[in-house]
Amino acid sequence: MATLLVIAASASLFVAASAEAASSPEQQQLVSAYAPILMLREQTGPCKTTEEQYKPPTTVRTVLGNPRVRLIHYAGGKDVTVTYGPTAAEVAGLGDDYYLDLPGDPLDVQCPKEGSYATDFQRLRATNKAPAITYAHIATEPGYTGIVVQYFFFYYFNQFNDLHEGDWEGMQIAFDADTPAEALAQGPSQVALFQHAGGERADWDDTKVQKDGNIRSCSRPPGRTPPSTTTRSTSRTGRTDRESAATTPPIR
Ligand SMILES: [Ca+2]
Repeated sequence: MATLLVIAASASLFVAASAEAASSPEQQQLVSAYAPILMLREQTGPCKTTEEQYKPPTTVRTVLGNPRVRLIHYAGGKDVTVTYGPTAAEVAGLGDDYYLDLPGDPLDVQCPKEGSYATDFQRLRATNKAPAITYAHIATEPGYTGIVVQYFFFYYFNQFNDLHEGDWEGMQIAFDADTPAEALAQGPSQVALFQHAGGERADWDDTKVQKDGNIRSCSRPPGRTPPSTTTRSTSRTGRTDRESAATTPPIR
Protein backbone atom coordinates (compact mmCIF):
# COMPACT_ATOMS: atom_id res chain seq x y z
CA MET A 1 0.00 0.00 0.00
CA ALA A 2 1.47 3.32 -0.98
CA THR A 3 -1.13 6.00 -1.14
CA LEU A 4 -0.19 9.63 -1.09
CA LEU A 5 -2.75 11.99 0.33
CA VAL A 6 -2.51 15.71 0.74
CA ILE A 7 -4.30 17.38 3.60
CA ALA A 8 -4.26 20.91 4.85
CA ALA A 9 -3.38 21.39 8.48
CA SER A 10 -5.68 23.96 9.92
CA ALA A 11 -8.09 24.42 12.77
CA SER A 12 -10.81 22.96 10.59
CA LEU A 13 -9.34 20.07 8.68
CA PHE A 14 -9.74 20.26 4.96
CA VAL A 15 -9.02 17.21 2.85
CA ALA A 16 -7.84 18.35 -0.52
CA ALA A 17 -8.05 16.32 -3.66
CA SER A 18 -4.81 15.76 -5.49
CA ALA A 19 -3.65 14.02 -8.58
CA GLU A 20 -1.82 11.49 -6.44
CA ALA A 21 -4.75 10.71 -4.18
CA ALA A 22 -6.34 7.42 -5.05
CA SER A 23 -7.45 6.45 -1.62
CA SER A 24 -10.29 4.47 -0.14
CA PRO A 25 -12.76 6.12 2.26
CA GLU A 26 -11.15 4.16 5.10
CA GLN A 27 -7.69 5.47 4.19
CA GLN A 28 -8.98 9.03 4.07
CA GLN A 29 -10.77 8.53 7.37
CA LEU A 30 -7.67 7.12 9.05
CA VAL A 31 -5.44 9.93 7.83
CA SER A 32 -7.98 12.54 8.87
CA ALA A 33 -8.62 10.94 12.27
CA TYR A 34 -5.02 11.47 13.34
CA ALA A 35 -4.20 14.53 11.25
CA PRO A 36 -1.83 16.75 13.23
CA ILE A 37 -2.49 20.35 14.04
CA LEU A 38 0.84 22.12 14.12
CA MET A 39 1.65 24.78 16.66
CA LEU A 40 4.57 27.01 15.75
CA ARG A 41 6.25 29.95 17.36
CA GLU A 42 4.75 33.27 16.35
CA GLN A 43 6.88 35.45 14.14
CA THR A 44 7.31 39.12 15.05
CA GLY A 45 9.74 40.05 12.31
CA PRO A 46 10.72 38.49 9.00
CA CYS A 47 14.40 38.21 9.86
CA LYS A 48 14.32 37.01 13.46
CA THR A 49 16.02 33.65 13.29
CA THR A 50 14.96 32.70 16.83
CA GLU A 51 11.40 32.49 15.57
CA GLU A 52 9.74 30.30 12.98
CA GLN A 53 10.33 32.15 9.72
CA TYR A 54 9.07 29.37 7.51
CA LYS A 55 5.61 28.62 8.77
CA PRO A 56 3.45 27.00 7.82
CA PRO A 57 4.85 23.74 6.52
CA THR A 58 3.85 23.94 2.93
CA THR A 59 3.71 22.43 -0.51
CA VAL A 60 6.77 21.16 -2.36
CA ARG A 61 5.48 23.28 -5.23
CA THR A 62 7.19 26.22 -3.53
CA VAL A 63 10.31 24.58 -4.99
CA LEU A 64 9.23 22.22 -7.77
CA GLY A 65 8.17 24.20 -10.78
CA ASN A 66 9.51 27.41 -9.26
CA PRO A 67 11.34 29.11 -12.15
CA ARG A 68 13.83 30.63 -9.70
CA VAL A 69 14.97 27.18 -8.59
CA ARG A 70 17.67 25.42 -10.58
CA LEU A 71 18.31 21.73 -11.02
CA ILE A 72 22.08 21.30 -10.87
CA HIS A 73 24.22 18.36 -11.98
CA TYR A 74 27.62 18.20 -10.36
CA ALA A 75 29.73 16.66 -13.07
CA GLY A 76 33.41 16.81 -13.86
CA GLY A 77 34.06 18.92 -10.81
CA LYS A 78 31.62 21.58 -11.95
CA ASP A 79 28.04 22.57 -11.24
CA VAL A 80 26.07 22.40 -14.46
CA THR A 81 22.57 23.86 -14.67
CA VAL A 82 20.21 21.26 -16.11
CA THR A 83 17.03 23.32 -16.05
CA TYR A 84 15.07 25.96 -14.16
CA GLY A 85 11.85 25.17 -12.34
CA PRO A 86 12.28 21.39 -12.44
CA THR A 87 9.21 19.26 -11.96
CA ALA A 88 8.84 16.20 -9.76
CA ALA A 89 9.12 14.00 -12.83
CA GLU A 90 12.38 15.67 -13.79
CA VAL A 91 14.05 15.10 -10.43
CA ALA A 92 12.63 11.64 -9.67
CA GLY A 93 15.29 8.93 -9.73
CA LEU A 94 18.28 11.22 -10.12
CA GLY A 95 21.47 10.33 -8.29
CA ASP A 96 23.16 12.20 -5.49
CA ASP A 97 25.26 14.17 -7.95
CA TYR A 98 22.15 16.25 -8.66
CA TYR A 99 20.67 18.85 -6.37
CA LEU A 100 18.16 21.68 -6.28
CA ASP A 101 19.50 25.19 -5.86
CA LEU A 102 17.17 27.78 -4.37
CA PRO A 103 17.96 31.49 -4.71
CA GLY A 104 20.34 32.52 -1.95
CA ASP A 105 23.39 31.28 -0.07
CA PRO A 106 22.65 29.48 3.23
CA LEU A 107 25.97 30.66 4.64
CA ASP A 108 25.35 34.29 3.74
CA VAL A 109 21.68 35.04 4.33
CA GLN A 110 21.13 38.77 3.99
CA CYS A 111 17.59 39.19 5.25
CA PRO A 112 15.62 41.32 4.49
CA LYS A 113 17.47 41.91 1.26
CA GLU A 114 15.79 40.80 -1.91
CA GLY A 115 16.62 37.18 -2.56
CA SER A 116 16.96 36.07 1.05
CA TYR A 117 15.06 32.93 1.98
CA ALA A 118 12.76 34.63 4.47
CA THR A 119 11.74 37.37 2.06
CA ASP A 120 11.31 34.89 -0.77
CA PHE A 121 9.10 32.72 1.40
CA GLN A 122 7.09 35.73 2.51
CA ARG A 123 6.48 36.55 -1.12
CA LEU A 124 5.33 33.02 -1.82
CA ARG A 125 2.91 33.29 1.08
CA ALA A 126 1.68 36.69 -0.03
CA THR A 127 0.84 35.29 -3.46
CA ASN A 128 -0.92 32.25 -2.02
CA LYS A 129 1.77 29.89 -3.27
CA ALA A 130 2.66 28.56 0.19
CA PRO A 131 -0.53 27.19 1.73
CA ALA A 132 -0.52 25.09 4.90
CA ILE A 133 -0.05 21.51 3.75
CA THR A 134 0.66 18.24 5.50
CA TYR A 135 1.62 15.26 3.39
CA ALA A 136 0.26 11.94 4.57
CA HIS A 137 1.40 8.50 3.54
CA ILE A 138 -0.04 5.14 4.60
CA ALA A 139 2.79 2.64 4.51
CA THR A 140 3.60 -0.99 5.08
CA GLU A 141 6.96 -2.74 5.02
CA PRO A 142 7.63 -6.20 3.61
CA GLY A 143 8.36 -8.66 6.38
CA TYR A 144 6.59 -6.62 9.04
CA THR A 145 3.01 -6.65 10.19
CA GLY A 146 0.94 -3.57 10.79
CA ILE A 147 0.56 -0.27 8.99
CA VAL A 148 1.74 3.23 9.74
CA VAL A 149 0.37 6.64 8.90
CA GLN A 150 3.19 9.04 8.19
CA TYR A 151 2.79 12.80 8.19
CA PHE A 152 5.46 14.89 6.51
CA PHE A 153 6.00 18.63 6.83
CA PHE A 154 7.97 20.53 4.23
CA TYR A 155 9.71 23.79 5.02
CA TYR A 156 11.19 26.10 2.39
CA PHE A 157 14.37 26.57 4.42
CA ASN A 158 15.92 25.18 7.59
CA GLN A 159 17.02 27.84 10.05
CA PHE A 160 18.62 26.07 12.98
CA ASN A 161 22.06 24.77 13.92
CA ASP A 162 22.61 23.81 10.34
CA LEU A 163 21.23 25.85 7.49
CA HIS A 164 19.93 24.33 4.33
CA GLU A 165 17.51 24.82 1.48
CA GLY A 166 14.36 22.75 1.90
CA ASP A 167 13.63 20.73 5.01
CA TRP A 168 11.47 17.74 5.82
CA GLU A 169 10.23 16.95 9.31
CA GLY A 170 7.74 14.28 10.17
CA MET A 171 5.95 11.91 12.45
CA GLN A 172 4.28 8.57 12.16
CA ILE A 173 1.60 6.69 14.02
CA ALA A 174 1.78 2.90 13.98
CA PHE A 175 -1.12 0.48 14.11
CA ASP A 176 -1.07 -3.26 14.82
CA ALA A 177 -3.63 -3.73 12.10
CA ASP A 178 -3.76 -5.09 8.60
CA THR A 179 -6.16 -2.59 7.09
CA PRO A 180 -7.12 1.06 7.63
CA ALA A 181 -10.54 -0.08 8.83
CA GLU A 182 -8.90 -2.27 11.48
CA ALA A 183 -6.57 0.57 12.42
CA LEU A 184 -9.52 2.89 12.93
CA ALA A 185 -11.21 0.33 15.14
CA GLN A 186 -8.14 -0.58 17.20
CA GLY A 187 -6.36 2.74 17.61
CA PRO A 188 -2.59 3.35 17.50
CA SER A 189 0.14 1.27 19.08
CA GLN A 190 3.11 3.66 18.76
CA VAL A 191 4.00 7.19 17.82
CA ALA A 192 7.31 8.43 16.46
CA LEU A 193 8.63 11.92 15.77
CA PHE A 194 11.65 12.49 13.60
CA GLN A 195 13.81 15.32 12.45
CA HIS A 196 17.22 15.39 10.79
CA ALA A 197 19.26 12.47 12.18
CA GLY A 198 17.26 11.99 15.36
CA GLY A 199 13.86 11.04 16.58
CA GLU A 200 11.77 9.72 19.39
CA ARG A 201 9.43 6.76 19.59
CA ALA A 202 6.95 5.79 22.27
CA ASP A 203 4.18 3.30 22.76
CA TRP A 204 0.90 5.10 22.41
CA ASP A 205 0.09 4.11 26.00
CA ASP A 206 3.64 4.36 27.36
CA THR A 207 3.87 5.93 30.81
CA LYS A 208 5.83 8.84 29.35
CA VAL A 209 2.89 9.61 27.13
CA GLN A 210 1.13 11.87 29.58
CA LYS A 211 -2.62 12.05 29.37
CA ASP A 212 -4.47 15.31 29.81
CA GLY A 213 -8.13 14.59 29.29
CA ASN A 214 -8.21 13.20 25.78
CA ILE A 215 -4.95 14.97 24.93
CA ARG A 216 -1.65 13.16 25.32
CA SER A 217 1.80 14.64 25.15
CA CYS A 218 4.93 12.73 24.32
CA SER A 219 7.70 14.04 26.56
CA ARG A 220 11.23 14.61 25.38
CA PRO A 221 13.84 12.48 27.16
CA PRO A 222 16.37 14.35 29.33
CA GLY A 223 19.41 15.51 27.44
CA ARG A 224 17.88 15.32 24.01
CA THR A 225 18.93 17.93 21.55
CA PRO A 226 16.00 20.20 20.77
CA PRO A 227 14.58 19.66 17.30
CA SER A 228 15.23 22.02 14.47
CA THR A 229 11.77 23.44 14.27
CA THR A 230 9.34 24.86 16.75
CA THR A 231 6.62 22.47 15.87
CA ARG A 232 4.04 21.03 18.16
CA SER A 233 1.95 18.34 16.59
CA THR A 234 -1.55 17.70 17.72
CA SER A 235 -4.07 15.14 16.57
CA ARG A 236 -7.73 14.96 17.31
CA THR A 237 -7.17 11.96 19.50
CA GLY A 238 -3.71 12.59 20.84
CA ARG A 239 -0.93 15.08 21.03
CA THR A 240 2.80 14.82 20.67
CA ASP A 241 5.02 17.70 21.62
CA ARG A 242 8.32 18.79 20.20
CA GLU A 243 9.86 21.30 22.51
CA SER A 244 11.68 24.40 21.43
CA ALA A 245 14.10 26.82 22.95
CA ALA A 246 12.07 29.71 21.58
CA THR A 247 10.17 31.73 24.13
CA THR A 248 7.32 33.14 22.12
CA PRO A 249 3.98 31.40 22.53
CA PRO A 250 2.96 28.91 19.88
CA ILE A 251 0.14 29.54 17.46
CA ARG A 252 -2.09 26.98 15.83
CA1 LIG B 1 21.24 28.45 -3.29
